[in-house]
Order: sequence, then C-alpha cells, then structure tokens
Amino acid sequence: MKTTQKSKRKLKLVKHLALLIAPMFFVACFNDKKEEAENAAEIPVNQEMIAELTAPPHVPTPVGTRKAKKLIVKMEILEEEGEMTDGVKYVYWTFGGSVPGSFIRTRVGDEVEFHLQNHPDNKLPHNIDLHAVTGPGGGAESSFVAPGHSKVFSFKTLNPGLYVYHCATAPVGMHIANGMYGLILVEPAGGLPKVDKEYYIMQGDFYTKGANGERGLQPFDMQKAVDEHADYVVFNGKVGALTGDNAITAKVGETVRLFVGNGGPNLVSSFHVIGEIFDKVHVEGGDMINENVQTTLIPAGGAAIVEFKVDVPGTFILVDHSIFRAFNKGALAMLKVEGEEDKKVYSGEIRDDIYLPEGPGIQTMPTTDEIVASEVPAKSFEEQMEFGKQAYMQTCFACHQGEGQGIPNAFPPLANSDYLNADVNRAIDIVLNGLTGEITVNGEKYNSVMTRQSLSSDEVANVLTYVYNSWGNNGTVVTKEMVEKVKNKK
Ligand code: HEC
Ligand SMILES: [Cu+2]
Repeated sequence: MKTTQKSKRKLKLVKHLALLIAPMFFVACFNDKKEEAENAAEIPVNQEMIAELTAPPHVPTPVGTRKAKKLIVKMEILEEEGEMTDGVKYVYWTFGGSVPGSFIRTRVGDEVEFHLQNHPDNKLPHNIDLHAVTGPGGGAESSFVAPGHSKVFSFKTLNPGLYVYHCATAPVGMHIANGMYGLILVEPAGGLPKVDKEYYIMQGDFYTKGANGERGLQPFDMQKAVDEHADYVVFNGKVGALTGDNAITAKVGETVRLFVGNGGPNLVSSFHVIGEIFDKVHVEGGDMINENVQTTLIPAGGAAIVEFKVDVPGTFILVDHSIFRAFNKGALAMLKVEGEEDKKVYSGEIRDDIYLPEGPGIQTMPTTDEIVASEVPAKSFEEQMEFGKQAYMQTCFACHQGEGQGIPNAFPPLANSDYLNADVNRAIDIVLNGLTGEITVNGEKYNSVMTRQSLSSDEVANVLTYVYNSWGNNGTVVTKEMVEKVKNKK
C-alpha cells in the first residue's frame, strides 16, 4: 500500500521531466508488482472453484499455472468401524471417510472457504486445526461442530508448503489417535515442478485395549496413549494399507513424489525407502530442499515432500526406520517398480515376495452398521449383569473407560458418581436421549455432548444395572419396564 502511494507521488514529479525520467517510472512500476506478489495476503481472487479432495494414497490434480481462487472445501467427518489388521476392528474417526483424511491441494493466495460437516450418525463434536491457517487455533475455534451440523470459516493461504491438519477437540490426543489428521498442500505460484507420479502417505500410531494382533473390536486405550506405548504404527491408517495388491507403483525412469505426513499423536517418523535415495527432500514440508538423503525425520504434526527417480525395477519397502515399528507394528508400505533391469545400477536378485501379507487388504473402510447387541431378555440379575457388561464394553467403554473412571475434562466418571446415584430416571433418560450442557459430577464440571445411544429397552436396563452395581454405585436394579416408562413420557 505504502509503496503505491510513494510511486504515485513519484508519478507527479516525473510529469515535467517526461522522457528522461520515464525509465525510472517503469522500474518503480515493476517493483510495485513484485511487492504485490510477495505479499500473499494481497493476491487477488476472482473466481470460485470446488476443491477436488482425494482419499490416500491419491492426490488431486496439480495447481499448475492457475490463478489464485476462492476454493470451496467440503469435508465430511465420519466415525466408522474399519479393520486395523486381519481380524482386528477399530472405530476410526475420520475427515472424509479415510485415514489419513482427504488430501487438500491449494496454491498460495487461495481463499479457502472451509465447510466442516459432522455427520448426524456421529457420536461426538469435532473441529479442525489446519497448520496452513494463519489465525487462532488454525481454524479450530471457528469450526467446532456437533453431529448433524456444518460449520463454515475461511482463510487465505499465505505460505507455500505441505501442512498437517487435525482435529483439536478435547481430549485432543484421543481424536488424533483415532485417525483425525490429514495433509493440505499449498503450492507456490506456478506450481511445483512436474513429476511422473505423486502419492499421499501418512504415518500414525494407535493404542488398543488388547495387544497387537488381539482379535475383535478393539477400543482406544487412553493409558497406553499417555504412556506412548503404541500397539500399531502404520501408514495410511491400517496394517497393509499399501502392501501387496495395494502397493503404490511406478515405472523405471519415472520420478516419484511422495507427500509424507505424520499424524502422531506421539511418535516421530524416521522415514526411509529401502533401496532408494531421496534425490530431493523438502525438509519439514517447507522451502528448504536437501539433496541425496537416506532417511528424513518427520515430526508428529509435521510433513515432508520427498522425490526420487526410480532407476531399477523391484519392490521398494517404505518404513519408519525405528525398525521394530516396521516389522512388528505395521509401519511398512511398498512401492512396486516395473520396467527394464539395469545391471549397471543394480545387478543382484530382487525379491518381491518376502513381506506379502496373506491376501489383499481392504483399501476403503467398510461402512458397517452399528453393533446390535443380543435381543434376548435377561432371566436373572446375574444375566442382567453379564449382558450389561457386554453392552458397556461395546458402547460406553470408549468414553467412560473400563472401570467407569471417565477422562478428566472430557468424560465424567460413572464410578461412584453422585450425579448417577441421585436419579435413576434421569440416568435412563441420558442413555436413551443423550445429554448436553453443563453438569457437575463429584464436584467437577463437565460441559460436553453425549449423543443418544441406540440400544433397546432391555439393553438400557442391563447396562444401567451393570453400572449401578459396579464401582461403588448404589446397587439400583433397572428393569425394562422402568426404561419404557421414561421412553413413553416423551
Ligand atoms: C461418545 C462418548 C460417550 C459414550 C459412548 C457414552 N457417554 Fe455417557 N457421557 C458422555 C459425556 C460427554 C457426558 C457428559 C455430558 C455433558 O457434559 O452434558 C456423559 C454423561 C453420562 C452420564 C451422567 C453423568 C455421570 O457421570 O453420571 C451418565 C449416567 C452416562 N453418561 C452414562 C452412559 C452410559 C450408560 C453409556 C453407554 C450406554 C454412555 N454414557 C456412553 C459421553 C459418552
Ligand atoms: Cu475430533
């Protein structure tokens, strides 16, 4: 702005000196233009465009030479069950239905209008903190959204680079641990140099109640997460997301660019491709380019762009070189390269069969229905306790925890809960219809959302009987009739 005024003043002066000074005027003009381009906040946008979003390992079309635009991003949050590894189920919380979330591709100067949509079937409120945003909370404060709602905010991309986004709703670590992270790329004006293949890979660590490989639906384990004892460390949300038939591919002679992120929540990644050397690494996703790199460090909540030309065919293994994570916890992916051998570059035998998992993995997350517990009515108090415990472990456990102890500042305790013990009809109503607003449990304030639980009257009776007869509560027995009475009052 200042420069423009200055040059206007200059313009007045030169009026009289016409020809002689004319070249100086042009120089001033040129400088003005350069100034404008360097200040990304001033880059004009005059067209609107719906952003292409892609699930990993794919990335949207490069920006190329397009001008800055108003870019509309519509991101839907989905909480859904998926498979961590063979026989192990996990309820993922996702941006766009995949872990990592949908890839967003922008250029510097874009005005991003972000629509964050929380699917009505979800249980929890969420938000988004994009590291590419200049503003409080990276957008988190403006995007906090309850199930069945959509929030809109907008931001201008000021700095080129590869950035992580993640959910920042309390307990933040839990939301990230359940898969709520992804990457947003801000390309410089004119775009990144052209390459032959581009892929999207993101590491994450997972914490499950059972040990690595223990079958069944595995809930999140808060204590292991706090202790940083990961059961799984994986690329793209599950063991084998990028191995065997799901491997990424290239042809001999092609240049491959990997957009690599690390969602954490806890572990940093020593990213390495066995049998390749990175020709170029955009260190930490920024402007600095390092060359001829073997292993690059990707911080939790950080990213890197790595590029290399593939010279010989074979299967190249991508790992976190903290190597037990690769071979024992899942942090292993494959790049399959086809083409002519080049004995000068590499003469030896190349095996591509030793790390194949049994059978092809599932690439997209299955959208299975809610778990419906048994509809058989309990015949005795013991049976009620048994069925109630099952329902508790399937439905309430993830939030209220194994011993009903809850999680400070997020989920109130059910163990020895004065709030619970004071009013059984209120407790029935909470399980049937959910609860929002401030409550006080054992002297601590909570102000969050519990969504309604889809359970039958029998199941509500059983689960509450179990809760009331555990962890020091008052021993109330809840019957199906009591539940129906509360239901019918509505
Ligand atoms: C997705 C997380 C979540 C799940 C699942 C969940 N709750 Fe809650 N629950 C909450 C939150 C959050 C609150 C507090 C809501 C508020 O602040 O208004 C709460 C409050 C309660 C309360 C009242 C406060 C207290 O501590 O006594 C009861 C009772 C309760 N839940 C029982 C259950 C039972 C039984 C189940 C399983 C059938 C269940 N909840 C499943 C999150 C959850
Ligand atoms: Cu979240």
